Amino acid sequence: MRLFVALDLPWDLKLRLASLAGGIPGARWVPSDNMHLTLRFIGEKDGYEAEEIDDALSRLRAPNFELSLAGLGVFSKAGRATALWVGADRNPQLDHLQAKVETALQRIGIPAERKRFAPHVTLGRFDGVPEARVAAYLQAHNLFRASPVRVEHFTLFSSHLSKADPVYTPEVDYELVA
Ligand code: 3AM
Repeated sequence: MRLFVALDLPWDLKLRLASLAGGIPGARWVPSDNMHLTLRFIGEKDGYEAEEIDDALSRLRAPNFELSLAGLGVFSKAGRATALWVGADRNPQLDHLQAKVETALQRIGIPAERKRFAPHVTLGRFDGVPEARVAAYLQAHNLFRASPVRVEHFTLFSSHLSKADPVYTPEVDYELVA
């Protein structure tokens, strides 16, 4: 199983994010069903390891919180944009949850994530789209802000890759405390 830990998003927020799709020719837009905020990519694990991960995550205690998605940006490689994302307002409770997930996974032997946590929801992926179109898109949408949502659980997802869009399946939800 290919696994990752993420915040699932309420359907109305996904629809609002999906309304941002379009306007960059050649972009591969993420279907609204697939939108999420990754806390930790885990990767391929067998059934026994998946159970250990579930056990570790189910012991984690962290408070629920309000999440505000706002602002757009791109990830780039070698000066070319590769992914478009919506960011999140600075949020110590989100950082706290992500750090707890990271610690819980390291405790059961999963190697530390080297990349700094940069909370985002990926909207689209690019492969050689014109940089000027990306820049114009960012300029047109840079004031984007979604209504805040209450985050009351986080989720262990499995991911099945295919030639088309990957299929993400929520396997287990873990409640955050009030
Ligand atoms: O949440 P985003 O869209 O940034 O790109 C994948 C997606 O990221 C990322 O994990 C999220 C859920 O699939 N991902 C896929 N393979 C990865 C890998 N080998 C990876 N992240 C890190 N290392």
